[in-house]
Amino acid sequence: MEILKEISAYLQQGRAPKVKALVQEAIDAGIAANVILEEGLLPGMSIVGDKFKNNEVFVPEVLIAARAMNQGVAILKPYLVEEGVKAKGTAVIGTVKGDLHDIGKNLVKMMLEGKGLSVIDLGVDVSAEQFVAAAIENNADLICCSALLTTTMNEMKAVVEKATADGIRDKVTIMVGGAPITQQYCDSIGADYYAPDAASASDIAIRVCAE
Ligand code: B1M
Repeated sequence: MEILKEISAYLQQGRAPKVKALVQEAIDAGIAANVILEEGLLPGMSIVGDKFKNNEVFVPEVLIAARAMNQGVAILKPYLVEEGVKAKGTAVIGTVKGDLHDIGKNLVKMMLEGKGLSVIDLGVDVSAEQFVAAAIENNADLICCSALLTTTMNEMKAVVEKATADGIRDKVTIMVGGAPITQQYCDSIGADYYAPDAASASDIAIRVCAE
């Protein structure tokens, strides 16, 4: 669809007002929110990522593209969070220590809230100590860790270890995700679940809270 290509193109240019207007236009035209996300916004961000890798664009351009992405997602939020089964439970979420990427984490948060969970967002650059302290303080059912960098993902192992050391490992479910994370990595650090995307993360969360 032409409009989805336009959304992708304007996102790559970091033109947030245009992205917002087109996302709204696409919604008004009856295109499903998940299609706008998956075939418009995400491919745009992925192209920016490839260019970033190849040194064709640099941090400032990536940042303005990320801002456009976040603003587009904000318009989609009420449409992405489906009505229906609502879980009761509390999740603590954050991007691990040393890592400032928050777009994926914000998507996961949005989907969890959409399923009725109460979500405590610790933001970015969150240490294992902070994850576990917040889980204890809020009597959380889930700790959700996001990582986008291979250099920082090992903080997830520290979260599992800290939860064990502080005696809450059997009370809290630890879910991990983010581009470099795999099921194998999840198993190797002793976390409970790996989710490849925000929708699967919310499906897992709802299952955990129903148990
Ligand atoms: Co950075 N960056 N970045 N970056 N950046 C990547 C991740 C990179 C792959 C780019 C590349 O080289 N191709 C690369 C990492 C390489 C690696 O480690 N293997 C990289 C690098 C190297 C860096 C810097 C080191 C660059 C530098 O300064 N030299 C630096 C690090 C800063 C830091 O964090 N300390 C850096 C900085 C930045 C910006 C600040 C400019 C910006 C972030 C802005 C922001 O987030 N507010 C940025 C961006 C935007 C990217 C790319 C282009 C896009 C990431 C993104 O938002 N994707 C990225 C390249 C790429 O991914 N193609 C790149 C869209 C988002 C929806 O996807 O986060 O994967 P994602 O989330 C998905 C799933 O992974 C999953 O759900 C989402 C989809 O539904 N998911 C979970 C995520 N968390 C989950 C948690 C769950 C479950 C599922 O359960 C708890």
